[in-house]
Amino acid sequence: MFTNEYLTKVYTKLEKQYPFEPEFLQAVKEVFTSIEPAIEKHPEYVKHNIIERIVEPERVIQFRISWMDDNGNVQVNRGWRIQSNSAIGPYKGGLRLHPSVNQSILKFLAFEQIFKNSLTGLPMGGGKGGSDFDPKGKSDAEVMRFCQSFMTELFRHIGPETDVPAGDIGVGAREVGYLFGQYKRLANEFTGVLTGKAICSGGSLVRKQATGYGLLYFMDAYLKDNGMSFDGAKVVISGSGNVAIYAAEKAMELGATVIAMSDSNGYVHDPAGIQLDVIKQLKEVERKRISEYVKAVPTATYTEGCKNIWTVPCDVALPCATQNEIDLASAEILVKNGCKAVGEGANMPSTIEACKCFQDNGVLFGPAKAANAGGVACSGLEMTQNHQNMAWSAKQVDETLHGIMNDIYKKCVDAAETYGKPGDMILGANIAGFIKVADAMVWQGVSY
Ligand code: NDP
Ligand code: 2IT
Repeated sequence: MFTNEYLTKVYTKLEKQYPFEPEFLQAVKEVFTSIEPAIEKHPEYVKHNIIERIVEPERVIQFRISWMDDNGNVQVNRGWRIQSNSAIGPYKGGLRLHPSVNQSILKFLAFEQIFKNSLTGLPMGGGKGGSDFDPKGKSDAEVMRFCQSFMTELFRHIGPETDVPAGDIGVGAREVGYLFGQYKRLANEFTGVLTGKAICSGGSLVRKQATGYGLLYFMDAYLKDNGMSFDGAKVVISGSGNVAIYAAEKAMELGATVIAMSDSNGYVHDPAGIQLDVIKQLKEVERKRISEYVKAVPTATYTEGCKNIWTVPCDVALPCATQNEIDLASAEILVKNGCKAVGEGANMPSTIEACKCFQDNGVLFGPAKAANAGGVACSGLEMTQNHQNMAWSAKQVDETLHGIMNDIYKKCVDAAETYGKPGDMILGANIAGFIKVADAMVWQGVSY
């Protein structure tokens, strides 16, 4: 399976233990495939059994969330917090509210978060959480009651020095506000226990934009290093949520034309360039479907089914919706249509086969752990500001974020070179993220 015997042994055991967690196994497999040279070079990781320890979350908390809907009916959902690894800092990572949420998805996200957070250079461990609650079609009051109930259980497990959640799919400023209000009430403390807070309550400027902007900073450095740029490029972006919108905004600022965006129902194609103010109004204000875009912009076309967005020819593809949204067939179409670069704004949006297809065909490939780390990096800056009782200017946050993304890019390039696979950014990101955590675990003894 892997050339390295130790990795094969751990993975085989994991497959037997968690056959019902395909996304988690996929994320582990991707990391194991690339860290082999690091394991060969560092026998101490084998001696301290770092790998078998790192794949097992330090804590998995699962709980019931009961809440009352607007009709007075009691609803029940399942909630989780996966505290994956605290070797380099308090657990840190978002909360996802989506009907598809289950333990496998949250474990894959929490596992990847370990390495992503390490790459930022900031002191943050890995975690993730969420619920199978579907915010779509719910009233603000229902979302509030759900969030309050969710936090009533979660609050005993988190804290500004313990575990600091934030947003992810289905969790934006509205949800973070309700969660923060309930935490404050229960703990009787105003602390930076969540990031992604509103600016009026200790949030950081630029956090809303940070994942999308960060993705573009990373890809901009990558393209330029290879004699290309966003200027004049045609860009296709999946999703139309937080990450997608601000990826589109920065892409346009850098001179690109964003020609297609999507939601889970379908995609819009606007060869003249997507009008982002229309998307923002539809998605951030009215919470409507992207199909409505063509009412405001009749020259654009709407196609039902989100997967076919990858058939739109482009220079750069930025998957910013969800896991496994690009399979091998979609990757092959992108390659055939001349796509030169792919930057992952979402977490694990490309299947293992799709990643291989991009790399085999010389497509510049920015893997999620590195390319979308700008969101959590800015969360780290929000934590810093909260600890300082300070609020930085937008310029200071944005410049620091830009510096961090350039740094992550360099770390990936350097690690790929040092470990014998120059240009392999998947290997570079995984090894560079892994080494710091593994060293910390060795240094701290058998604590977890
Ligand atoms: P949002 O909830 O703001 O937006 C999600 C977007 O993706 C929506 O357009 C949604 O469409 C679409 N989408 C969600 N699920 C699916 C699905 N199963 N199939 C097709 N489309 C889907 O979330 P974010 O923008 O915050 O997150 C997007 C991705 O980026 C996720 O993978 C997340 O983990 C990752 N990420 C987010 C960060 C952040 O700071 N927010 C940081 C780093 C990564 P619809 O409205 O129809 O559901
Ligand atoms: O996947 C991610 O990195 C996020 N959802 C952001 C996490 C955070 O703590 O800001």
